[in-house]
Amino acid sequence: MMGSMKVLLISPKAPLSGYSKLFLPSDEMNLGLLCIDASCREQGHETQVALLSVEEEGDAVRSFGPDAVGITSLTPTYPTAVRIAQEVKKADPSVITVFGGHHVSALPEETVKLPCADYVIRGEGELAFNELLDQISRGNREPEIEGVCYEKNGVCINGESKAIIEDLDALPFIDQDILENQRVFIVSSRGCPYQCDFCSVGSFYERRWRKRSVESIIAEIKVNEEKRRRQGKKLTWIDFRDDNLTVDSARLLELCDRIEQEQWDVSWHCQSRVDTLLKNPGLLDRMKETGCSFVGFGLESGVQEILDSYRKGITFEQSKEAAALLTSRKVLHIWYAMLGSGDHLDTPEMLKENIEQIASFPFDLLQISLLTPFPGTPLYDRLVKEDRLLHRDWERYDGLQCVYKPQGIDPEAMEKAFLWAYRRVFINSGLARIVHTIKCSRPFWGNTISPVSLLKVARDMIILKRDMF
Ligand code: B12
Ligand code: SF4
Repeated sequence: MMGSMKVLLISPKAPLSGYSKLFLPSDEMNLGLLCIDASCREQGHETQVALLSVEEEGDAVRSFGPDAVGITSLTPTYPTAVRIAQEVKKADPSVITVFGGHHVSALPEETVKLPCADYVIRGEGELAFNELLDQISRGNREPEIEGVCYEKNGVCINGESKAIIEDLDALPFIDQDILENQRVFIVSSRGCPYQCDFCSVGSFYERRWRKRSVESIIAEIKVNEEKRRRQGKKLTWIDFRDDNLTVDSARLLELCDRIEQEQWDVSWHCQSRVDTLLKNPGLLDRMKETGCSFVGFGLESGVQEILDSYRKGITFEQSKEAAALLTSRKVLHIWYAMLGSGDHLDTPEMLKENIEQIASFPFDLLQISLLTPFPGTPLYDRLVKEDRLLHRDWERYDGLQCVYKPQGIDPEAMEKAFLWAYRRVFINSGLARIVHTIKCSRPFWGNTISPVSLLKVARDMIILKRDMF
């Protein structure tokens, strides 16, 4: 029988740099950490989950007195995660520290070598973390567990293995009260069968897409709906956090049927891929009928050659077709686009072409970022090989700063083009677009967009030269 432990789980509150301040949700609690929390509690551990800054860390350790601390990290939050672990060890060197999340899964060696890091868990942490706590409570500090790595005599042990969970239905539901959010968050599948060059999802999950049953998804929504009802609140918004909810249209249609049967007066949203949405023409209608109010898509680029070099596997034309379909069905559509290609297509001409195509694209809402080589992606591996990373200042890998040497343009010019793109797409496109954007962004005001930061960015865009190219 395993001993019960006190476990503190930390989502780092990372300082925002540059234009990251435009988007508030970096202060959002990491959902994966709540999955670890639920699994730990199921095993009888006492847990506390916290969104903490470095300054707040020491107090949390002293007041809760954990046996183990688990810290999550994306690339831009990794430096804060490390500083937090250092504070943990300073407050109490006997506390076991365990790192998880996308960044350390890609680069476990650099983390296990740090004196403040006892273990790294690569991949999905629920089962591996519990197994690790079990082994530690039995006195085994060097366990052999899939996905768990640690340092021994300067070597990263088990650094190649990865924890991937087959049966997602077997995992406990997360405690959504911790999030204090109007939305109910559901991850109904994990992984992605594609392998776009810039994205770490394909490699993180080793391209294994796994789904939960419709029964399990409905049961999780029901638990949260009933909880809200007891609190005198109503379930109004379900946020599906899958990378692509439309991978399996038969499952989604079944899910729509069940949402309808439950008669929840609910609005829901998800992310999709244009090709998997267009494949089944009736799918969007069913989604809309059962409450789907907006869908996010990776537009990625307005230039087909760049889309091909990303190995995205879609066409710009398909995206236009999908946008028209969504508009005709009155479902709000949000697109994510990038500047930069990471190869010979990084020229001023291509940048201009990309920005012009994006500006002409019939989106409802659009977010532009700069191509960023996140560790674990094919893009990162290639740029490392070509010695074209400008630095490993991970905090600045936030999608808003140029962190690699483009082949045909200066990094500074690339960053300026980023700002110019926003101006060209949103301001120079005329009053109708501005009004449309403001109208469409209403559901997000004060939620994910900060008006103060928006004003600051607007000022920076306006003082840019009138025409950059
Ligand atoms: C929803 C989402 C968001 C949301 C909310 C994120 C959140 N708070 O949870 C928002 C919109 C806020 C967001 C913002 C960003 N995101 Co984001 N996001 C996602 C997305 C689509 C789903 C995340 C999710 O919920 N996954 C499901 C849960 C169950 O998985 P998980 O979080 O990975 O957790 C599991 C494991 O990682 C591990 N684990 C995680 N933490 C820990 C801790 C311990 C101790 C252990 C043992 C294990 C462990 O176990 C968990 C359970 O299995 C992912 C793609 C993806 N599929 O992961 C991108 C993704 C995580 N985002 C990414 C990026 C880049 C960003 C931004 C930088 C983008 C930007 N320019 O603004 C910001 C960063 C914000 C910040 N400062 O943290 C990248 C991260 C790449 C990287 N190496 O860092 C991803 C992978 C997308 C991609 N295409 O590459 N994101
Ligand atoms: S960008 Fe989307 S489709 Fe491509 S690998 Fe990532 S999650 Fe999958």
